[in-house]
Amino acid sequence: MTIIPKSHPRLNSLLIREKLVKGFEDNLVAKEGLLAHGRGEAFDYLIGEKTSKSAKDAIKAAAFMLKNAENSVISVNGNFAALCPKEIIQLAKNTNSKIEVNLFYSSEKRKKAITKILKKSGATEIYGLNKKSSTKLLGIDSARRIVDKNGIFSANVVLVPLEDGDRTIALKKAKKKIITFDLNPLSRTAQTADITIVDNVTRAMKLLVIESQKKRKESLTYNNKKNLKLAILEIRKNLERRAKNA
Ligand code: PTJ
Repeated sequence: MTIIPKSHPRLNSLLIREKLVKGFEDNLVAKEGLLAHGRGEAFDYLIGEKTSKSAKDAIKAAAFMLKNAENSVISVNGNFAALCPKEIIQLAKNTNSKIEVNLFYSSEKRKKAITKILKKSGATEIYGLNKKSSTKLLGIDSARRIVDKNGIFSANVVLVPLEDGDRTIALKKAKKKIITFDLNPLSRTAQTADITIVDNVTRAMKLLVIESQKKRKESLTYNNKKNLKLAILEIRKNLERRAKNA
């Protein structure tokens, strides 16, 4: 493990990077997951490495949607498992959601490692592991098409973090509501989802867990397209402010 000086101006970002590298060494994260993380880091730098107003609004809407869903599933990939294992379990408990492992670069070795960390963090039931209950989702070529009949396949709300665009589009075609975390507000997933949280999943999951503990009866007015425009504006303003001070 690399020693990072506590005074480093981007300490949090470097600690998150270390978690990903450890996740790779422990077989949770695909090597492509490290590249995806690098892309995320660049966007995080642009948003100022803090949770914006638009992200906070999306988090509130996501908590409400998950808590009021008939059948919600939290889809887990390698990066998500490496970065937020405890929060995944807490969120599932608070919102009565199922947990399903669904990988783009699928392998039994990675599934095993991801299951192990989820169980260590308190998961009791994990979907997506039993071949007997698996089925295929139409419109996807990657391994992500293999889903659990009793999990993602029958869910009406699915939380898909750090996702590829094809599956988000296929899940939308299957009439599911989609919540995503994506630091890139212009990605296909960000643009297709019903609720896009443009924030680092490590910060946003903590806030989503807190929000999902609150009792909120009345629904919120939320428009994802408008919120994404606000997220892009926030990045622009942040860059202009920094360029002025440079
Ligand atoms: O574990 P697997 O096999 O299912 O593979 C997972 C990855 C992430 C490799 C796979 O889904 C992938 O290739 O994703 P993409 O298409 O690279 O998309 C990842 C998106 O997540 C990009 O838009 C990144 O900017 C964004 N992202 C990366 N890190 C974070 C993030 N968003 C929020 N928080 C992050 N920490």
